[in-house]
Amino acid sequence: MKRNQIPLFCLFLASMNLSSVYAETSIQRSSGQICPEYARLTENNPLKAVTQNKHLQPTPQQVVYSEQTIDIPKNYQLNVTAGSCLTACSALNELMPNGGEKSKFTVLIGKRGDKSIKKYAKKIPAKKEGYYLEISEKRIVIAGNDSRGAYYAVQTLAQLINDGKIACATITDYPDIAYRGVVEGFYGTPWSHHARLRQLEFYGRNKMNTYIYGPKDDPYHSSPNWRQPYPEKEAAQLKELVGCAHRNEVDFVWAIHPGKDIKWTTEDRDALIRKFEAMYDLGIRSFAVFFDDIWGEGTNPVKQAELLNYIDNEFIQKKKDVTPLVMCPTEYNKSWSNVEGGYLTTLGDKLNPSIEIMWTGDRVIACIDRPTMDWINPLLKRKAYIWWNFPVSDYVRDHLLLGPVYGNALDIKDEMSGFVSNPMERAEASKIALYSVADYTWQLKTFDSENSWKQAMKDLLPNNWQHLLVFAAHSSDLGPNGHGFRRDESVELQPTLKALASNIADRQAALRVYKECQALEVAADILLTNTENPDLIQEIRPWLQQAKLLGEYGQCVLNILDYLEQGDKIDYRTLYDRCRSLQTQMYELDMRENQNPYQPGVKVGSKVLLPTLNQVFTAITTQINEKEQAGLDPRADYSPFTLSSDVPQLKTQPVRARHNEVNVSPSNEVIKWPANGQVRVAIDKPYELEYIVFDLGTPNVADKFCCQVSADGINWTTLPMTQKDNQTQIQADITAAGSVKQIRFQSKQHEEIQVYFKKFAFKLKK
Ligand code: LOG
Repeated sequence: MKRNQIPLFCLFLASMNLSSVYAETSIQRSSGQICPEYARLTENNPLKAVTQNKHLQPTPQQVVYSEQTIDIPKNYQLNVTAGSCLTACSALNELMPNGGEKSKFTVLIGKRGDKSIKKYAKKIPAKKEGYYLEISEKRIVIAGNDSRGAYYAVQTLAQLINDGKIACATITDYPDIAYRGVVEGFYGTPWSHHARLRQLEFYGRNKMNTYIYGPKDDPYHSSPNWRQPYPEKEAAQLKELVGCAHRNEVDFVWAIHPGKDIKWTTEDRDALIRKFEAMYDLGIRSFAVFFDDIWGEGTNPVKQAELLNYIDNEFIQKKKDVTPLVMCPTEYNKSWSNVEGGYLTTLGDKLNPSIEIMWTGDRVIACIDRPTMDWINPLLKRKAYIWWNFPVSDYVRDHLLLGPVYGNALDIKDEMSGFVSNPMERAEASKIALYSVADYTWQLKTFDSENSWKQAMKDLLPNNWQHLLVFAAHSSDLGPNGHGFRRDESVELQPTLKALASNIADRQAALRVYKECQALEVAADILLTNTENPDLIQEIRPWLQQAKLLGEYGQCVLNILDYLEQGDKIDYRTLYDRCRSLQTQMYELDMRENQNPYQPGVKVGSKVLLPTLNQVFTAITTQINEKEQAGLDPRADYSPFTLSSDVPQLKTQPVRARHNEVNVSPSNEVIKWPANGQVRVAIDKPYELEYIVFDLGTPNVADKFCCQVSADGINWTTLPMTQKDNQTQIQADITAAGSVKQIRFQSKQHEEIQVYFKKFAFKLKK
């Protein structure tokens, strides 16, 4: 029997050679080019054996390795100008503590202008945060263009250490983008204090210099409490974070989000300044004002500009030790901008030139390219400061976004002033993407998405990164969502899955998919009890459990395919029952874990792997039914609800049922609801209803909308709606509804109306 004819049931032993499984998992897709120069310098290098495990991150601008290594000096003469480069010195001291005994080996450390490194001044790149690092048999030179540059040189030095030895090299390095880092700007549970401390350390290590604090659900950042000072405990924690940011050379930017209820009065202006003063007293030296996701009075660009210029003139500039003010506009992406309306032009014209303006791209969630920048920069009359909405998952909370960072142009370093990434509520898991954001923003042209992704895994889980890679490869897409943003998933396996889906008798394809499902199950098992990074495992545990079930399910589905060759010699009934059980277990996990009110549940492999396995399951069960009259239910995945809408922002909102309640996925931001726009949900068979509710986040709007139901899609019954005073929930009176196959919710207005979309739910009678 040829190997590919072995019944898949028996393949478990045959394919225990896992290294081959992982070799196949290495992904070749490349969206970046290695800079030829750098490749030449690092390729055929005899030292590669020493340094190959030490990937330099972020990729330096220029590295020349000599062929030597030196032992980490235990004693050395430290040459430093007193009081200079304190963060670099303390990082150095941690890295190679000085025994203090007499030694000929010297370590020179300093920033441009310091006496200690005077001899090397010409070698330091004249770039902000740049550095020159030289490691030779006699000395180590750590020469920063500024003290942050010196600190970054020590980070690079740390990466050149392997097994007690330092690789000798000369490195000239500096960042492409001035502000690089993270904006904690998502909806949902803000990061914990512990998670933030870990993040700041991670940013320092990866040479990211910016952390913007702006979690939407911190009531002291946004309404209702933006005017109030933080309570004692929170204030103390913020103070500790600022200290930690300082030690890691990260600017802690504290952002305020006052636009939901701000009045353009001197009282509110003074309240804002008072809040900034209180934050200044906690040690904060960088500030931002966000006007995103608001409507009404707060969106007025003239008033916004007046307020911001006042803050800039009277607070930021007067303090002398505060970095430039950052603002996020209300029209923060092209698809929401109305150029004729003049919002962006007003900001561009009126805002003090030193104020940074954020921009998410052509859409809320978008990758950034040259046309993006060419469109926005002239309007803003400055380089936009990019707020990249990835890997944020606050609109797809049932998915983990663990895939590679790709899609941003590599030739736009001179077009943007900053680039910060908005992450997931899961801090540690976000580091997969953030690691690559650090790499990308430091040097765009050499950014290699796949390689950076793998290096991130190694950084997070040095001893089990291959398993994390297998898991992440199937946990990267977002599923259908209102923003229409999707990511590649199961990339390596895709052609094979396609082949299998089109021909379930393709044994080669079945074997390959089988092995991957096995690798996924193994990966999940090993990660579930991994202790290298407990924070990470804790965050992703439900998804690992789902991945384990998915891996088992895949193997079981493929085992049924043995029926094609062996007919009823195989116990297809037991295999079928087990598949059903695994489907149920996956469903139950989805209903049990991560039950947030927005997108509850736990999805893994939802873009191609699971749908293909379901397709194969249906195909093979159908065949068995035909041949054996087995009467098996061939359906694997099936939703009886379909949404349609002419409201652009709601067109692709998913609908999901939980117990008998059906919910259209709510949206975080303001919806521009066009004249007479509607959202409609169709059910595949008629049901009686228990209730229908809506919530537009706004009181007194019920009379602007109407709710109708229909049993045939032709004749519609209008249901009366009620909304209690000052409440946002709208209740439809279902007395006259009868049996219903369609429900629609429509604006009665003849012009656009702006509302939130917090709920559209109904319950079916059993
Ligand atoms: C919010 C942000 C949210 C993100 C993704 C900006 C400027 N604002 O639609 O808080 O995390 O999108 O949902 C946003 O992106 N609104």
